Amino acid sequence: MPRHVVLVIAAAFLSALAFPVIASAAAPKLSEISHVNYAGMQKIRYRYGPVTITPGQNVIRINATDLKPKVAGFITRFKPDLVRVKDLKPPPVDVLHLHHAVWLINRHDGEGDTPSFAAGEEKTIVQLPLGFGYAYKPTDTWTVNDMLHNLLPNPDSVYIQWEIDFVPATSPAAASIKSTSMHWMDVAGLRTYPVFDAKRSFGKNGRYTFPNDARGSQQAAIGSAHQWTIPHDLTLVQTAGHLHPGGLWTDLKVTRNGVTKPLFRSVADYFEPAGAVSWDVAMTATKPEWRVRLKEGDVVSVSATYDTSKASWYESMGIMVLAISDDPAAGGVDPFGAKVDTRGVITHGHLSENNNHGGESIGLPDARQLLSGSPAVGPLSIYDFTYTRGDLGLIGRNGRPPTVKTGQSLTFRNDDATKEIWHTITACKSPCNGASGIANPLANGPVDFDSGELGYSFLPGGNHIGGPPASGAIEWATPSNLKPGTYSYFCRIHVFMRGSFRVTK
Ligand SMILES: [Cu+2]
Repeated sequence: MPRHVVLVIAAAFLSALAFPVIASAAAPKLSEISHVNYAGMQKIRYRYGPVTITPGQNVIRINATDLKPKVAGFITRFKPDLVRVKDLKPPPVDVLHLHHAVWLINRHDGEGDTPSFAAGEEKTIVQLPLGFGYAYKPTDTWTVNDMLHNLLPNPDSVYIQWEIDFVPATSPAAASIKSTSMHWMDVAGLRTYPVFDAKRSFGKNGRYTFPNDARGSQQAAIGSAHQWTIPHDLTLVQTAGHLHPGGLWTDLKVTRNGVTKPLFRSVADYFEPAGAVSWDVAMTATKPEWRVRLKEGDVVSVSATYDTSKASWYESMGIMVLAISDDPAAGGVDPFGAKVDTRGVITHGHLSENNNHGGESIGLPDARQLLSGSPAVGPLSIYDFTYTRGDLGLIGRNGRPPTVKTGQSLTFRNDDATKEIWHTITACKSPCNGASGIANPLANGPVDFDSGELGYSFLPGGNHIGGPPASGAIEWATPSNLKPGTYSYFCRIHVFMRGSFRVTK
């Protein structure tokens, strides 16, 4: 059952500046999936924005865009990015963050808006194999659904950037390109905000595969788009997965007559020294020669596997976009007659915007060594990016951990919510006082607690509504069953925000 879907439309329509740039042909990095070139192919770069990201911002925006080719043809490669307006360079991921961008394309063929290209902070490049191209028509309507985080309390301005390889239909090479369409598979979709949690208590042996391992209330997040019944014989020609930190891989499988075969595993190849805990990662995509012939009635399915041994992962994703050819001459192996090569190649190398891993000492106290603050009476205000009681950045009495008796709860209230700034109270392992970075802090407290994103979304006119991703509440109470001790927490949206409280006997 889809939960209620609310789209947050930016009050001001983004002025989408169109300045397509013909990019110079840069030498591909060794680890990057190699370019496929065609005679007459154009490399076109689009920049969408400027998008102002206010400090608390985490909203999902949906806006039409005319940043697309002017003539019909084939898109053969799609490379997403996020760049700052001031220097046109990708900002550090621990500062500004492309949670996701999805390009919805309406082909006016009765199918409605179809998510066709997507980007997360892992910045996977879609390169269709030689002889295949996404069939683009200038009458297609393009819409960009984006969600950007600003992890610092200063406004900033960015462009969402995408570079495409485009073969105009009029160029001779176009005749050799088979028309390709995209099918979106999503373990928690289709929804505006298709996410699920992967907590340490989920799954087994530190691994949680969604939706396969989902039990009880975890099943509420399962999306119908995790399965697809093949409507007519077709050939899969390319796919890659999208995951969040903690993700290990996505799997694509097919079931026919009760027999299930693997088709592809998109592996998260972490450059991150601490392992599967950050965005310093590249996903593998299918090899150029990968083709899978499927029959009408086959059921394909996707799943996403997360490492739940080190931390809990909230609002996680698992998506695979399939590139499909309906042309019977596209070839491909029958997965029930031959083995399919399920191993892929990464689509890019380490990106320098992921260099700040965090964790080094920045002089914040270890709350376990602080004197107790006074007992918490009434909700504790979160205001101006500060937990006004117990914030590790506060000096003096307000910086001491407020106390609560065993068996009772401590309540937080987000008083930044009126500014559409959302915060979380998320358990982390004490001292949880190291520098912020892409790998720090983690949701790795001795017990899990998480408030969700406390706050509202605002509609034009000022009415506020619940999320997603905002929880729709501004107050949240800690679990009442915590054992005596000092508990550390952080804000998942603004990871520099750290605090503590103490449970006493
Ligand atoms: Cu926050």
